Amino acid sequence: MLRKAIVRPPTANFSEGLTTADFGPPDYRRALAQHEAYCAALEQCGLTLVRLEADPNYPDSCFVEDTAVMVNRKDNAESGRVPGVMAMLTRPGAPTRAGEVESVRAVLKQLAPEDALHQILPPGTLDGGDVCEAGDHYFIGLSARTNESGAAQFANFVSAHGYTTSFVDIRGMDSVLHLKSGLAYLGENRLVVTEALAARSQFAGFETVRVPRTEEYAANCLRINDCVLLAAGHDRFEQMVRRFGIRTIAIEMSEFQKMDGGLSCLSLRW
Ligand code: CIR
Repeated sequence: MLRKAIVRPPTANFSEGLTTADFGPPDYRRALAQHEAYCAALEQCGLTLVRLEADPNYPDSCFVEDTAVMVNRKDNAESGRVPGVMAMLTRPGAPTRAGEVESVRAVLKQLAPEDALHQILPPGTLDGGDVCEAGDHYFIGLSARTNESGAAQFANFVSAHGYTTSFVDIRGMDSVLHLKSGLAYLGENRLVVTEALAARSQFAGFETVRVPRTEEYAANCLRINDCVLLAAGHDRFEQMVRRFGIRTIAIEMSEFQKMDGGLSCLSLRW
């Protein structure tokens, strides 16, 4: 059960962020409205939001997911620890985004005990968008942003807490900035994958739900409790999700798509 999420609205200079997309500059006002609808959808799914202030020093900072990965602590009777959540603060692979982590660390410090906060160390880099949790397993993308050291540090961390891991190398794949641009966990052992990723051996053991080729952007969807948030305008994929008996909420994402961002990037959930 997810209960909380950190979100941060786009800044007026959002268009100065990083992008490889060729859809033109985002419209700030529209981005703000889309972000507000996104926040409302998270609340509708039962989450309480921790809202950070927009930070013009970091035009990509609305994509808070990349700055930390929340990991559920499993109940472990031997250690006597209660279940709770830990955070792995990242070292984002893009130098212009490195400083985004500090304000997220500051807010997590207030929400979690000090010993629950961990940090990817140099020479490792890791973006949260490259980490896909699937029940007791973590898929970790090796990408232009996440290097082998960062991926190994994260894998070691979660392995020590009872999770299994596998690496998925997406380096050189044009259309996939982060692993979760092409992969999502729907729950009930189901993975949403793009055609380009579907055949990877790491996904054996899961039921794969292939996103129609014309709707690839929808692969970055988000299961929140009993609901799946997905990008509006991907009707075939939305029907596929509904056939599993899962409620869907479609959200306009055009302005974030222009900046290579998807639904998952806009929040940090636990
Ligand atoms: C970037 O290039 O870092 C941002 N413009 C987009 C980040 C998207 N984040 C994500 O997929 N987790």
